Amino acid sequence: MGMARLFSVVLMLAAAPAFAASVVSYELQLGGDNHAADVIALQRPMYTPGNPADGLTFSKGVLNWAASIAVTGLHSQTGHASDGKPTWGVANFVVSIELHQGTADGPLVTTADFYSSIHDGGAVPCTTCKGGGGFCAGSAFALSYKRVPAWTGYARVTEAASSGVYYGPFMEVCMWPTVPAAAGKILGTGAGYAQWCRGCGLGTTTTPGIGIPAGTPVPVGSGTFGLGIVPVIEGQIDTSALELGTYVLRLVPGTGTNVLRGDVDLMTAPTSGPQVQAFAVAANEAVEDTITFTLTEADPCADDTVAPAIVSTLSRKTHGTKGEFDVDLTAGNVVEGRTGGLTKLIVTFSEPIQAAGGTAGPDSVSVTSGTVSNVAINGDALTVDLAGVTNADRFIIAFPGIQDACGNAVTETKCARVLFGDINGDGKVNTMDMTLLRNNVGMEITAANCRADLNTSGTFNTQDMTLVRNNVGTIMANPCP
Ligand SMILES: [Ca+2]
Ligand SMILES: [Ca+2]
Ligand SMILES: [Ca+2]
Repeated sequence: MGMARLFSVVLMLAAAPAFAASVVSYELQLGGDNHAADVIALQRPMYTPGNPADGLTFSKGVLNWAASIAVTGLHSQTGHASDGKPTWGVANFVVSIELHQGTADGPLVTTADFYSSIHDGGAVPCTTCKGGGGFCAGSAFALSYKRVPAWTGYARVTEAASSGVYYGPFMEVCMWPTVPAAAGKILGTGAGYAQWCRGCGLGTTTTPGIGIPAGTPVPVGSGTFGLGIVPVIEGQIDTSALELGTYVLRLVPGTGTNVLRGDVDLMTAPTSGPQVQAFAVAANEAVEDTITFTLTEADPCADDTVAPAIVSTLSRKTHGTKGEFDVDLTAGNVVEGRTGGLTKLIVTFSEPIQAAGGTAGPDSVSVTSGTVSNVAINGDALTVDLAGVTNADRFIIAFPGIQDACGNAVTETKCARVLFGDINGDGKVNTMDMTLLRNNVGMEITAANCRADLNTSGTFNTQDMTLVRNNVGTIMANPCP
């Protein structure tokens, strides 16, 4: 839209130049990723682009915004030495970022929290910054660019090209506000050259300004060209406190946007005196951009990629009229020695569970022996009824059809051992088990001694003793992995 408007202006003005005057324009995008953690770790990842389209939907939470910058046209200034000459990119830019409700002219949103996951901090220690640390520069945005398509990293506009590594144009940055940003907007922020320093360039040359498409003819005195490929300014908005609905993010250019003069040869120009400072001229036009989006309820599963973990496993049996008693299988290699082996398991997970497909059934789990007759879910607990589990062997149950509310399937398995008659759980049936049982004859059954009631009658007597004696010599085949 900026260019179309420009051409109509050119046609109407008698004194207009016979070329397109310089325009600095921006394109906002939403939903990108600055890979803040990697940037803070100095890994230099590329900014993953967002989408410049209007009308996209985002759920409440962190909204990544970014804007690329582009310079087109020739400088137009009648009577000036640079009139009709190319621009070498943006020498400095000043913008405000505003969030409005409904339309671009709607109410300014005062409950939006602008911040930078890379740059926040100002005077406070990095570790307490909202973004978790990094280059504490006290701004609610960060600046970056990509130098050439073939270059694998991306840099900060503040970095010096003379480092020979990151090739930044070495702009100075005026950042306002410090954290937290003023409600609803980032005002009058930007970056620019305080001086276009030849000594700051690639060795002896000068790095051009930003916003120039790759492949642009190389200006006199500069090295490889092309600094307009990825967003130059990016940040985050915490939208958690906002009402649902439609919003418009506006990037409003401020006054003072300059372009680098294409008529100045900094390689041969004086290194001191007025010429050195006359490297920039006011851009003929700076065009605002807007992007409209809709805010919806936060997705409770946006951050949940963690499968439910097994917290505890119990083997439950009913002992006559004395009620239910559990053998706790939570620790590894625990033996169930009572009659029938494993017949009812209660597995508790770290979070509420549900069945994939909605209804839990025998297919929700898989077992290495026996058959599953019923599977029931109650909150974070899963009850599995089974029969026919192989004696004197390990038993493993998996939960392929059990997941959390966000669809993360259980990946853990549970192993227990089954050995009828093994009261002390050492994987062997022998006289030690007989001694343990004899010590409990006549005692009341409790959770502590329930393993000795082998036939689950509710009492300890000669029937249990016979069962042990008949199994003396049985040994567990396989331990749990
Ligand atoms: Ca989870
Ligand atoms: Ca034993
Ligand atoms: Ca008994």
